[in-house]
Amino acid sequence: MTRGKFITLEGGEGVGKTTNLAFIKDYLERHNISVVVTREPGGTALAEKIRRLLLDTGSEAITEHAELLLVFAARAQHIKHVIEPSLAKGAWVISDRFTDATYAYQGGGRNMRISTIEWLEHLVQGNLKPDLTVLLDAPVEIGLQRAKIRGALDRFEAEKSSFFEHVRRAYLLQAELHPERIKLIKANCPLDDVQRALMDVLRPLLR
Ligand code: T5A
Repeated sequence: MTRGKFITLEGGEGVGKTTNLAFIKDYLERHNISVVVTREPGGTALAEKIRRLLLDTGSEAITEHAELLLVFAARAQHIKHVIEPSLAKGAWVISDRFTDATYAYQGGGRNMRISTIEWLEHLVQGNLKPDLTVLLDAPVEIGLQRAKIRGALDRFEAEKSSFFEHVRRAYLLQAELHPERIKLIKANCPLDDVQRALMDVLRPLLR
């Protein structure tokens, strides 16, 4: 059985990850590929519980270390119970966010040490890396406006815009560091244009 491909979708708040994930799924299924769609934090029952803890605006402040460890605890469950078994069965896994989000939000946004994130990445993931990461990039205000229209803000969305500027910069740095894996697509343009660019980056994987 040929192992499936692992695709991740990244970007700041409201850049259109969820919208375009559905497009990628359809596109791959039209090419007779079996697709598993998932997300982080989340993807398993326990990881979804951890997601609720992370996004909840409840009374007890979450320390930066607790946040980082919760993100990787959820990821460990997700890899073991969803990502690895699906790839082994030949399905392609598309995840709405993965570890680049940790470099962006905890590394960039919270200014946590990159070496700590790298250590946890190695511990939890071993050699697992996405085959392709699509980074949707848009000015912070555009994404936040889109997220606000949707309703009540979660714990991350309630951060100051300077936090999201750091997140965006860290994402762009990740793309510069890993140009072979991370493909940058401008997301502040009509959806049709975004989706044309998406097909261009997906096509080489189909060969
Ligand atoms: N997190 C996550 C960490 O801190 N560390 C980690 O390691 C991980 C994995 C998860 C939060 O967890 C944090 C980061 C996050 O804050 P989330 O739900 O994945 O939260 O992230 P959000 O960014 O909040 O997801 P959203 O659903 O808000 O944004 P999306 O998915 O990027 O945007 P989407 O597709 O819902 O689109 C938003 C709106 O914009 C419209 C859509 O129709 C929709 O209404 N839209 C467009 N409109 C015009 N033109 C376009 N091109 C458009 N594209 C989309």
